[in-house]
Amino acid sequence: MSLVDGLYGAIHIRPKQDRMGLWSQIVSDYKDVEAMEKAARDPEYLVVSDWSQYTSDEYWKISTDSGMLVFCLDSILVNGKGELYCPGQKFLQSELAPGLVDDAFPPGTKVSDKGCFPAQLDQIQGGPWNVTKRPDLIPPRVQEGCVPSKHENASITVDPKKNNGWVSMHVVAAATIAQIAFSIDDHEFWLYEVDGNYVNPKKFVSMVMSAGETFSIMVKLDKTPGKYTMRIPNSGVSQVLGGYAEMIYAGHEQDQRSEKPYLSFGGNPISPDVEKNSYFPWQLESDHMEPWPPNKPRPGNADEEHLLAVGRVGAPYNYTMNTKYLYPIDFQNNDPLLFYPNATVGTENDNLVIRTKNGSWVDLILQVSTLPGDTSAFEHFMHKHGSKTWRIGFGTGVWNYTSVEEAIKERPKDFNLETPGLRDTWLTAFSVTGEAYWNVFRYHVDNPGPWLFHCHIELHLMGGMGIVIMDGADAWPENIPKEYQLD
Ligand SMILES: [Cu+2]
Repeated sequence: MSLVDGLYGAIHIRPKQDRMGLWSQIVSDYKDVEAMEKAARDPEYLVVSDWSQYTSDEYWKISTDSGMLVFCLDSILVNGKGELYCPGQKFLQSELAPGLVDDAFPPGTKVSDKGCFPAQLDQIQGGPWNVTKRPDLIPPRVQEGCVPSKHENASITVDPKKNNGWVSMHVVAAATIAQIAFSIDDHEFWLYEVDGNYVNPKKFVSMVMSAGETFSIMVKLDKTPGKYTMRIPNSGVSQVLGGYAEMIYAGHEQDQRSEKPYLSFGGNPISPDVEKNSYFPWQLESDHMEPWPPNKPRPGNADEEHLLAVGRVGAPYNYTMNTKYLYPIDFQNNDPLLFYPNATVGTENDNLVIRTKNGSWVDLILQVSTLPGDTSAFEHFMHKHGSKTWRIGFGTGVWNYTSVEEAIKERPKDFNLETPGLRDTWLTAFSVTGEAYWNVFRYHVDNPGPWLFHCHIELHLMGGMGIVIMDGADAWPENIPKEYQLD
């Protein structure tokens, strides 16, 4: 759980690819196409993180001591800058995502003066394991007791005279828990890259990113020159928590900040029109963002498939990728799988290892909300290292098919093999009422190595939500060159 301690940064890999075909989906004028290419080569960076006054070790201990999963943060930071806001309990209550309390929590549920939900709620801790219940072991100011702290927010200076007024921004969601909403007052944008892959650009006024994702956007600087507020709050499902930065047209540093929001303090769209023009990753049926250039998976059946029942198990803070097995953060530290690929064979630890054949097509089927007691499952941000996956299927209910091909035949509407998105990180459904859901992720094994597949909510990973996928294990070198061998 190192992100909350500040262990993150951005790496920009400049592409060799000719992107003219990408920009010409946004504009027709060749000058604009060229200007966008220039803007994309000289982007602005926004690394968005969430911050707690407690360190990661302290934070994790709060959950294990109190027996309750605690997820209450202090600030959203942009490029390491931010403030701690205390706008008052009444205001925070009014900023709750509409319907959230009605759907997910008992009537009358109140957030704290930090915008956090009461830790004691069974709906938050799940069951039947919510037995320790020691809220007295939660230190002061974790859940409530807001103390404001004034600082400065990140500011991005942009020049409308450059690149025909186009500016590109890379937004990195380097958060521990938060799911970040993003908007710039009065400026719409084109979302053109997701997780390092180009997508057919789409125009939005706000977007939501989950921890572990990177998005790139193209913005036209065609408004009255001035200082525009960027609203980058938590999207509100886990906490009402505001976050801000500003975009300044060069020479207007002294202007007043704009007050023309698309998003409220707590991340809610301010009108139905804004909602309609926003990108929400939890709209799982429609969230594809097609790859550009077109890139689709092999049709029909994959060569191998792995069914993983994921979710909470045994304690409010324990999560599994495989039915009941918990991934310890020091898994195989003494016998790393890279050097000892068979070290877990025949042991309990092998339940935390999947082996795939080099060159094969693999389906990972993730089932949520079927584990005993895990009936109202929170979203998970599923992140695979080593290769991206296409989400080819999403449906409700319990996965009960002998193969993916059979499921495709029986419920063709739940599958998309023509235009699925291709990403590092995918959301699983938020099962508010206990309904079960499944996802099917397909990928081609072309990058042999021991890769982690895990939930990017760091508290869930700390609680065991990881598994090793040994991709192309049959193609790993038998003889490790001497200089790379362990002593
Ligand atoms: Cu998770």
